[in-house]
Amino acid sequence: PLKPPRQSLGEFYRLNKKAISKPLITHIYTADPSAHVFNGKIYIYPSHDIDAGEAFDDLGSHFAMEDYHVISMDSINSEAIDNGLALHVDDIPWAEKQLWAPDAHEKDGKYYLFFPAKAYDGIFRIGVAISASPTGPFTAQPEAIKGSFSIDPAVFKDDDGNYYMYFGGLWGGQLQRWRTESFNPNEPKNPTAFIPKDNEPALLPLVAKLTDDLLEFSEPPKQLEILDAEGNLLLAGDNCRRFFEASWMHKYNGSYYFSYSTGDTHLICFICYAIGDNPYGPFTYKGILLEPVVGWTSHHSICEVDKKWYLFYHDSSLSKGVTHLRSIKLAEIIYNEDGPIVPLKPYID
Ligand code: FUB
Repeated sequence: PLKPPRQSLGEFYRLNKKAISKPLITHIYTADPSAHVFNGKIYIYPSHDIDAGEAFDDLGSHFAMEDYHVISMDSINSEAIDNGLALHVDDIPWAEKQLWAPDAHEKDGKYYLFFPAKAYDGIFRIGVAISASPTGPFTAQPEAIKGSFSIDPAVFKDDDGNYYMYFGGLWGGQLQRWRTESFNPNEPKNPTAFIPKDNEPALLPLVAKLTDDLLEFSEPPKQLEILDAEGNLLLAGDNCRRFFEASWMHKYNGSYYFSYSTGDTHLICFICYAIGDNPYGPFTYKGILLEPVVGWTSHHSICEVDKKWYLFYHDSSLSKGVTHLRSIKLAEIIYNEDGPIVPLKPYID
């Protein structure tokens, strides 16, 4: 049986505030929205949250998602359409469970879905599936990307036509178990096992350029440095600013904006961003993009639609705070003239 959701006073308070935007769809739970415009239409690639009956734990076993649905919108104000089953875990030869946050991209008329899943050996890997349509159905490659690990792939196409994958996530996302060349096989007793001490540099997200066919890494993944204003790496104890999961990259006025979630608990679950001058960084921390939302996790994407910029994100308002039953939303974001983004407050009094 499921335990009731853990809810703090802060959570209760936010649940009693008014949300600034509504769930895009309400007949299924969705999360981790990666939004893109393909051929003038908006396509959102979310996780499809379900209640699979798994017990709650800090490694996210209750996030036991089994398939993906693609959501589409003709324009930013039009109805969001669920295009049905796009890929199921039973049709991914290497994956056993936990289809977590995906992303997608188009190249030469084909659509590529990038997704993390736990393989039969208990290790998260990242796979690719292909379709002739942005809404699928997608056919999975027989194996995961060679050399891939952890979760939350986000694929960015640069102006020169190169595609880069950003990825990684702590705790249930297993990034802390990859601190040496190979996976640490010791099952952690708690989610902070193997995480650096507070005064040591924080764990970093990874980036790898993709091969021309978008099916493999064309280079070993490199760490993406996130620095403070003095040029020092953010520390592991800097919980409100250091990387946790949910990578996203976008380019605005020639600068590269790397955004991510800091959240190991919902109270410090900010979506933050850091700016750099090339896809590999280093990136300098600039500030908060989205204040904490209702629910344990926060995960987003940023997409330009008709010359305006939007944050696609999720919260657990619809399920009244159940951490693994989330709903995707969107809100416009505003850039100040010299580049900083105005932080978004998801709830109003
Ligand atoms: O949806 C499962 C996991 O929760 C994602 O991979 C994380 O980013 C968090 O949103």
